[in-house]
Amino acid sequence: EERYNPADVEPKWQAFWKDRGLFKVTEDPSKEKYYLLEMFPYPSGKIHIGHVRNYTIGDVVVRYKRMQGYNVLHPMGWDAFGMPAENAAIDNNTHPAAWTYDNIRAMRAQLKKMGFSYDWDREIATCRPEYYKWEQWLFLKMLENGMAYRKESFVNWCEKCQTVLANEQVEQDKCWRCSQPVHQKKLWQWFFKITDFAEDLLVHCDLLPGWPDKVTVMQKNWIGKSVGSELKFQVADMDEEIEVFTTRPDTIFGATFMCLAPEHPLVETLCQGTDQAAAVADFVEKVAAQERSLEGLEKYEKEGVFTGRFCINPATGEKIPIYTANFVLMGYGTGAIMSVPCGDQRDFDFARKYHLEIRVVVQSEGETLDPDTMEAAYAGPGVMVNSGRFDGMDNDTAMEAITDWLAAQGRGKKAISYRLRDWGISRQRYWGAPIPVIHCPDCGVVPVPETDLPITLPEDANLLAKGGSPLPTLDYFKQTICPACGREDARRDTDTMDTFVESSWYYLRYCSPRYESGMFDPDAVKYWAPVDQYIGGVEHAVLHLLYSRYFMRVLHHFGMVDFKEPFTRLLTQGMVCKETMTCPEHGYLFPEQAKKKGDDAFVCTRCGKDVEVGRVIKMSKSKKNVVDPNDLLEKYGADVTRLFCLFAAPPERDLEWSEDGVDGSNRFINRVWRRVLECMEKIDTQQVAPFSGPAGDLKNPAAKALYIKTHQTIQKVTADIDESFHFNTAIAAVMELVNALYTIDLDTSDKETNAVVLAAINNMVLLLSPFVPHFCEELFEKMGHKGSVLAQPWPKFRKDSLETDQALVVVQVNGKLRAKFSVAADTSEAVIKETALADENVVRHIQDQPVKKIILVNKKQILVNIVV
Ligand code: ANZ
Ligand code: ZN
Repeated sequence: EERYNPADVEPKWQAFWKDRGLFKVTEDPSKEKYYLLEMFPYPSGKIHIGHVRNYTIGDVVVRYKRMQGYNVLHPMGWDAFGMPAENAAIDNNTHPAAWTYDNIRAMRAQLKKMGFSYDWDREIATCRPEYYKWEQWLFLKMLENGMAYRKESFVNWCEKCQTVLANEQVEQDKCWRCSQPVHQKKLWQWFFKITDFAEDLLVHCDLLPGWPDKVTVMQKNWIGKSVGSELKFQVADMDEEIEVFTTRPDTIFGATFMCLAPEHPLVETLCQGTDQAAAVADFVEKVAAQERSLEGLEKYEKEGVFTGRFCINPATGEKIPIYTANFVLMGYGTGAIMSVPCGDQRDFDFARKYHLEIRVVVQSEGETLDPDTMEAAYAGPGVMVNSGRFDGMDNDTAMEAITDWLAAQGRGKKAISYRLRDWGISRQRYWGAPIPVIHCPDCGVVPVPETDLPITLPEDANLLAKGGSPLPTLDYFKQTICPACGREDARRDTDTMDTFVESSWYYLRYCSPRYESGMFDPDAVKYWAPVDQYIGGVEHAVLHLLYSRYFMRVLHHFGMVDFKEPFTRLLTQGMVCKETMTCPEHGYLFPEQAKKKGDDAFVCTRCGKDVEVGRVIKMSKSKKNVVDPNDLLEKYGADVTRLFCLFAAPPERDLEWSEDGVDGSNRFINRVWRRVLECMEKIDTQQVAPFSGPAGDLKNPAAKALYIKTHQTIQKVTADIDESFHFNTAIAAVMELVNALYTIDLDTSDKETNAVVLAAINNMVLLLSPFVPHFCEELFEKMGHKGSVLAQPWPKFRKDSLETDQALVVVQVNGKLRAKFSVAADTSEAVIKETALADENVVRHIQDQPVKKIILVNKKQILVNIVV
């Protein structure tokens, strides 16, 4: 065949791999294991280009490691629960289960067409009862051990739809379906006590050398450890105390008011009976509609109301007013702060707004701040003033001293606060794993007996048009008998678990996916886990990756695994980007809706108007700057698509999609194809075997040079894959080898050259096989080999054959020595001849006589014989 034909070749090898079960693995103690995993996809319906890139990267490493002799686990499955299935079901009048399973079928077929080397026997879908049964089991175990608990907390609530909304269903504080304002409603919900492991999770961030720094930094910030003090303020004329968390106990003499989060349990008590009660109630309600998170805070103006009460500053003994303010979060510290306007900007703004006292207590050495004229808080280091016995101290020393002083009076202690919150896992959603508890009017919350697991999600429920979960409306699901007392009017919990619960342990399930006596077979996990290399998007830097680390700590605590870190190495691949195209008439255009006009310009295929080519940004459906993997498969096949993804950028960087680049990959593939076939035509493989000795044994300099190039390429490709996953430079190295193969003279009966060419193409095909596997299998077969490249060991380079040495060139004109120079031994004959003819002395001896013949003799040195 003239050209590589993916439509024939790729299905052929996919069938070959499948029929021989080449990607199936079992635990084999005689081999070193390697577990590579890409983050599993949500079955949205179609593989997108980001998936293709992610899985191609993984597949290269897997195929490489296999050839290196590792026993490689490379599974694939589906993160199958979640809200899009519910939305699609409402919109298309189907069922989430049907939608999900259809999508899985379609996407599985696409992945198979890409030639990814998965052990499909290990496929899992998290929406299967066999899977979530074990998650329910773990929930019960955590509940029994105090690691799961219930508390009242806020959810987004749409009054009109009478339903809870996930954060994604709240669009600018409004319900996504009916556009009514969303409220915060308090519901009883389940939590996992991830905060128990806050310190351990934090400390180990520094013990993950295989993770990108940016990810561990994000995790550390997310955990957010603050060292400070907890101080107690007595409420005036009331038997209540308020505890605050502060990182600046040194500023306590400047605490001129106090602020409580609107959700703080004392707020209502405090204002009761004061004339502020109504104002406070209004304010609390107003804040209830706001987004109550650190990020959310930035959206709202800082404001508050007086509660009508005062408390006593324990340092000054003065009465200070208590406010409730929207910038204080209930979920952080104690939900109450001592406000120090001179030292904290928010407090400063608040004090100015509500005309509260500002008292300077820390100022820089030699400076005097005037509270009436200062324009901003001073947060820097300095000297203590207006602070009684602590005046004159530097404020750093005062932190310690003041905390000790208050501690001696029983009014304070050192404290650590984490930003990390316990993980709320209850979702008032349908398409998720049911939470296995029963509520009994007499016994309260009763765990489902283990023998009743799984609590199966009814897969035939009709979804409610407004988007709420149908579970609470299904009596046959909800009504049950109390396992503790036998009452017949008990009811099941109708909430489901956050889908992040499924993804926190799926990688262990792959080790023994059909195991029926537990979450996983301990022996299988002992052999395979932890994951050696995990690959996925950086958007999961905190939630998924942190929850997974947490889950392993839970299992470790139960003695179920002997490690705490699930992913030894992590690669976060960059995004796939493309320029946007905008037509003045039709808005954003898909690439195929713009036609090339000239070199860089485009026109709209519908209206012919000039298209504006926008910035190169992440591919997204909304901007239409996307390419469909199906189109690529159709036009180029899997291997060209894979090659482009790998060649266009190193994995951790963003990749700019370019049609020209894909064409370039296609040309390269065919260039390799042609040359290998030419070589095979010319070389009689019955007569010659690939050369494998040291380069020094080779006499022909051109052959020697090609041989050295081959070994340099092996070295380079191996290092690039192994050390840095820089496949782009690995491929570039192979391209150079291909160039070298094109310059070698094949019309020679020189056995030595032929043996070297054979060695070069053999190795080249093996080196390329992780990147473009179908293509290489086909070439390998055409080269007369039996079986798969996968069964071949990864090429090894000879240390003694990496150096190009110098060769001495001796030039004779009509038999007389006229020049001597040295060249790299791999210099081509053409270049040597040219250099000889250009030599000054040679030129003088030829003068203007025509050159009849140039003979190049290759012995220990290169002899150029020019006859004129
Ligand atoms: C008094 C003070 C004086 C503060 C000063 C700061 C500067 P990090 O470092 O982020 O932990 N704070 C405490 N709990 C809060 C809550 N629930 N919502 C909003 N703010 C809260 O910040 C700790 C500081 O943030 C604490 O120290 C407290 O304000 C505030 F010159 O107390 B500080
Ligand atoms: Zn009961």
